[in-house]
Order: sequence, then structure tokens, then C-alpha cells
Amino acid sequence: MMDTTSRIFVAGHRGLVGSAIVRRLQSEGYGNLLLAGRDCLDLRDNTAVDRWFATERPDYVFLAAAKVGGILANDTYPAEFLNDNLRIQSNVIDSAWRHGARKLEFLGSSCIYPRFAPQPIREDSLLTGPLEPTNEWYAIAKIAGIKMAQAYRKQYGFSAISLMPTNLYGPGDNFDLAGSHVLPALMRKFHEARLAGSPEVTVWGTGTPRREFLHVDDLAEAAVFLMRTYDSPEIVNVGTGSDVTIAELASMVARAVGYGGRIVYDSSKPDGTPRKLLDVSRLHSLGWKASIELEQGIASTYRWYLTRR
Ligand code: GFB
Repeated sequence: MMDTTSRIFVAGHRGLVGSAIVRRLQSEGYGNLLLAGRDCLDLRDNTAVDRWFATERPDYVFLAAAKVGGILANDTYPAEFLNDNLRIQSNVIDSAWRHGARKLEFLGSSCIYPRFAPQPIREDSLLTGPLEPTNEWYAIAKIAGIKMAQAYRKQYGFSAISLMPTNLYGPGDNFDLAGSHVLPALMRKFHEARLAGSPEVTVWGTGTPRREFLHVDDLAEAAVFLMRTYDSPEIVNVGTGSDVTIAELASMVARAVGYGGRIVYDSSKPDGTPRKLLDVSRLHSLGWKASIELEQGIASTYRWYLTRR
């Protein structure tokens, strides 16, 4: 059982998810965290990863390292989204097992599900239909990660579990407009438009797609909870259970930022999947529920954004 003295490796500790998991572990008193930045360990490098695990020998591994991005980045860099992610997760899962880790938690994504999966999306929708084309490369890599965790459990008895978070946001997010997800992009666009006194802000797509947004601190709480309590090959969705349209999100973010101008839609930009709401009944039955309301989460993320500028 993971305790406060366990050697815990958080792969990807500088990213949105990894940094939130580190904060959560520290707040719960876990003091033996192993962290390795990109500068000292390239997780795509099989030899380097194997050597690192042989030396450090973590007991528990949170696999939160990945090449991630929003709809445009996914569509622009399909080779990297597929190749980098396959390499990172194969190296980490294999080395963790090879060097005696007791348990590994793999972080996937809600984009693994078919584009037209029945909503809300249950875990058993996996591999029942074609994927959303804008992010199928990332999705295929994440599906391979799930299968690798299940294969290592089946063949070697390795205790590997997989969580599928919905769209995440929060402190530590990427605010680069070409690479980011929608929520940080809109926060930055409205913020800069307010400062510049711009009369309008352009939002990509039609505004009609629906998305579910989970604060990354909620995700981190669930990730630590499931590492402690869950041990099964079945994947677990992690979300809030409710979603909003992109137009509703835009209004919420504009309000939080104090922007009063017009919001216009650029339908030449892709909408992506029409809806992606996770069924979270498995997670609820395991004893965990999200607690950060979207409005409140946007407000606190905006406060964080202001301090980092
Ligand atoms: O967050 P997002 O990039 O990713 O876009 P996905 C969500 C929706 O917001 C799309 C719209 O309909 C976008 O067209 N949108 C509006 C914007 N304005 C903007 C903007 O300024 N920037 C961005 N980025 N979007 C991702 C996948 O899909 O979901 C990833 O690409 C990952 O692989 C992630 O799985 C969870 O929700 O469409």
C-alpha cells in the first residue's frame, strides 16, 4: 500500500497534470517524490529511461508525461503526437515493471472514445467506432497505452491501472494560442482584448460543440485516491458528469475576466468532436466525486494566470 515513505515517481511533473499530482501528494504528506525534468531524462529515450529506473527504483509511478495540446496542435503535429506518446508510455510502463515498481497509473484521455459514442460515454464504448479525425493520432497512442497496461497485468501480473480524464484546465496550463486547449486560449484572448480595449474576440468553430471541463486539482485528488484504492484492468473515466457548449464556456470566461465586448465565431476553424461527456458512474461507485464547480475553477485559474504574468 502506498504510504508517505513510498518512493513515488511522477513522470511529467512540470506539466498541468503532473504538477497538480505533485501538489496533491505533498499536501497528503508523501515526502519521497522522485522527479526528473526533461533536461535530465528524455522519456522518449529507452536506454535513458531504463537506466533511470534501474538506479531510482520507484515503488509507485504516475504516468502523466505526454505530448499534449489542443485541437490545432493535434491536427498539425500528428507524427509527434503518435510517436512521442507511444515511446514515452512504452518506455515508462516497461521499465517500471522491469525494475520492480509495485504499481503504475496511466493517464489517458476522453478522446480515446469514438466520435459518435453514445453520451454520456461509458468505459465500454472503447473501440466500438471510428475516432474523431482531429485527434485520432493522440487517441491511438493513448489506446495503445491502455492496452499495454492491460497486457502487462495479464501476462506479468503487473498492477497497472488507467484513468481517462475529460478536458482539464487549471494552474500550470498552456496559454500559447497555437498549442493550447480552449479554456486557457479563451482566458488569454479575453484578458488581452480587455487590456487592449478590443471590441470583439474571435472564438474558433461554431460555438456549438459540448465539452466537459475538470479542474486539474480535482483530477489530482482522484488520481491519488485511485492509486491507493483501485486495482483492476478496467479503465476509469474521470470527469464531472456535466458539460457546456463552447459558446456557454466563452461567456463564462468573458465574465470571469471582465470582458464586455462581442464574441464572434470563426466557423472556418474545426469544431472537433460534437460532444464528449463522460459517464462517471464507475468513479462515483468507487467513492470519488469532483468538487470544483466550473465557474469557481475558472475564477481561481484566472487569479493564477494574473500572478504568473
Ligand atoms: O480544447 P480543444 O482544443 O480540444 O477545443 P478538443 C475544444 C473546442 O473549442 C473545439 C473550440 O470545438 C474548438 O474549435 N475553440 C474555440 C477553441 N476557440 C478556441 C481556441 O481559441 N483554442 C482552442 N484550442 N479551441 C482535445 C484533443 O480536443 O481534447 C486532445 O485535441 C485532448 O487530444 C483534449 O484529448 C482533451 O476538446 O476538441
